[in-house]
Amino acid sequence: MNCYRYTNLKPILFTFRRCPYAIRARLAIKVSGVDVDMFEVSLRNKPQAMLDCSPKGTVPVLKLPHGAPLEQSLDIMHWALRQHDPEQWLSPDPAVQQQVQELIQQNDGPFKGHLDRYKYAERFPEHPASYYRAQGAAVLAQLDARIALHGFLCGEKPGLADMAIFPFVRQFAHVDKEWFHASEYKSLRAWLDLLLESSLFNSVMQK
Ligand SMILES: N[C@@H](CCC(=O)N[C@@H](CS)C(=O)NCC(=O)O)C(=O)O
Repeated sequence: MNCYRYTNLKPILFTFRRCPYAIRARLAIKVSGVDVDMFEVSLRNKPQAMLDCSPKGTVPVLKLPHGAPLEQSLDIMHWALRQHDPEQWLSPDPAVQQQVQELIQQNDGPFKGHLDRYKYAERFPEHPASYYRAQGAAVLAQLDARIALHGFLCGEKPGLADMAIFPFVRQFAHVDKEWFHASEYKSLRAWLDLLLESSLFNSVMQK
């Protein structure tokens, strides 16, 4: 797909396969069935067409045929699900919406910070990796308790919070797979396995 094609009337998602923010955006686009062209970028050599529409240079970016681009993964999820939400990822219940928002804020804020320090511990030599891992694990423990109660983060079926958060838990698990598999977070591990084995996840990870 040529991202410079100015006649393109479909939205274009500038994406990066392994990026957890891009994964969550692709999951919502896929489940919604909204027709979007995907453009895989190299983060070392971002296409000018992407930078022209979003100078901040992060993925994902959704370039719309008309109107301002969407530069935040969560905005892209909401954009897709507002058009079609066949699996009811968006809850109509304001109390659940509030929980979802808090969980995602915790994920994108503190948890992402712990994840980056754990993953790139050599860049943060004030503490060993195990210190950052323990900080992240405190969040995993909370998620595990919620999943143990209902099966998913905010109820008995997957919703926005699960889909927005599991790509980050996947990264955390990948830092030291042995540690994660031996960890006490049994419900969280089963939840992650289920989502990783889903045809939805696998379809958005195809090369
Ligand atoms: N808040 C943004 C964060 C996106 C983000 O940080 N993406 C990373 C990749 S995972 C990125 O593009 N980093 C820029 C770079 O590596 O040059 C969102 O939710 O979309």
